[in-house]
Amino acid sequence: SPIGIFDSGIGGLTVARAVKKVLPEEQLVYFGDTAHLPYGDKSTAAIQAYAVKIADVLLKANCKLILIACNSASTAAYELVKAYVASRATVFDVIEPVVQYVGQHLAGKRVGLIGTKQTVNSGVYRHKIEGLDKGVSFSALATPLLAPMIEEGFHSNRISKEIIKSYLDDEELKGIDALILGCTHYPLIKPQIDELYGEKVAVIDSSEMIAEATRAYLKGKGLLNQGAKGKDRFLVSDYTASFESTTKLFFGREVNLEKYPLWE
Ligand code: DGN
Repeated sequence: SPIGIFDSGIGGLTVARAVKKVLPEEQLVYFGDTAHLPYGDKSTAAIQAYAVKIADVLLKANCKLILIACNSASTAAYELVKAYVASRATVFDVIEPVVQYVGQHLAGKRVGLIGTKQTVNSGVYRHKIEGLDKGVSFSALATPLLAPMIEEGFHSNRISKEIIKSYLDDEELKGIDALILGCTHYPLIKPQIDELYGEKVAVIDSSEMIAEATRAYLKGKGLLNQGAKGKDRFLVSDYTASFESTTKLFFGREVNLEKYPLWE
């Protein structure tokens, strides 16, 4: 059975791509809630309602594992989706693997986070990282301009560099030892961020961590695909040609998007 991956839109394809890289034999069913993006500015209640509907779609597709590939949805709906799905599938989010990494490698350090307003204001990263009790000093900055900027293809030009720099220069992120990229879109600007920080700051890409956690879990449980691999599917709740072209940016190649409305 397939691995289900969902996001508010196309950005979660960075996670799908990372999963594909470590688990090429697995079938993926991706769901992008393009009718309701961006989640970053939505209420927690709205995101929860969408997330449960999407979980139903992925359960219907017989997914053995559901990855919430979106930070905004992870902060708003991880606990709820887990409770809702219960024993029917395992649910992972993008936050837990990062928190574990911080616990193992960054005790006593200063760790910053950038993400959408929903992700930062939810306080979920802060709560979990401070809950580790490892003396990590945590700070977070909402960087709402970055996701739409990247989606429009501005990830490595003069304008994007200036915007990234002005966010990273914020007082909130002063003196950090590591920065968590708390949004599906940010792996695309990691080279720019690495360049601005040089060796000073470790930049943490959560897509690689969730992919590794997925591999370890499936292997440990004996759930890796053994038979013929089914065809990957990419469902979207609303379709326009512009989503098709964005897939190349986030997934590395164009894919065939199938329209699958959440509500008729
Ligand atoms: N996928 C969202 C996230 O990771 O928070 C970013 C897209 C958005 O809602 N703006």
